[in-house]
Amino acid sequence: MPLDLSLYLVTDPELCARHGLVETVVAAVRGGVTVVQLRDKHASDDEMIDQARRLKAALAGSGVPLIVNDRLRVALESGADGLHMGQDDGDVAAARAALGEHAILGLSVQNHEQLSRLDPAALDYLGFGPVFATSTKRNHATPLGFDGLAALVAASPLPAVAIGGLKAKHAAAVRAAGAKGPAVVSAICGQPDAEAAARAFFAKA
Ligand code: TZP
Ligand code: MG
Repeated sequence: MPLDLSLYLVTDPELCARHGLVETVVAAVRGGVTVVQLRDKHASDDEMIDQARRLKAALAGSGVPLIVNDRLRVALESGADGLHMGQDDGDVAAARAALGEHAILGLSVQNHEQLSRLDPAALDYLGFGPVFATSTKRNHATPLGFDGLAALVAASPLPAVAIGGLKAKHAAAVRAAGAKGPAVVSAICGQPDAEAAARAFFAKA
């Protein structure tokens, strides 16, 4: 199935567990989320494999892929659909070789220098950010703003999502900057109604 990056949900262990991790993700998918990334900086690999398996089961039949943040071993052992790597998460070529050609492989990119160094043939999509400052990620890079985002997208050899401080009201500007869609944590996770929060990203301005 072609990768649909229209609305990309990144989970957070506290925010998304508030109303149950699986329940929140399923509600968000009902609301239109097209990709789910399991992200947890503190869980053990085994805990994350268990979470990924439960999410994968909950997403069965939805057509929405499950992508694991950072942990190649978790992606391989859980039956997830792919892996999302940061700039410090190891070698993209090695990850592609381990995952095989059909897995989804994404990479976070913060600047043009990183963009010029990557191998597009090994990757499926990029994540550009942060667009705005956010308290959801510690020690994030300098925010790009929409102009910085548009400049990265214009130079990008791959489709991209944008991340960082994005709310439903920014969806149109994200697409106008050329990104396929927003990637969000707190605008959906931890909201009282994750389904409605996701749906709001598709509302006409
Ligand atoms: N990478 C760059 S910003 C960010 C990540 C994982 C966190 C985005 O969280 P939020 O709550 O959507 O601002
Ligand atoms: Mg990382």
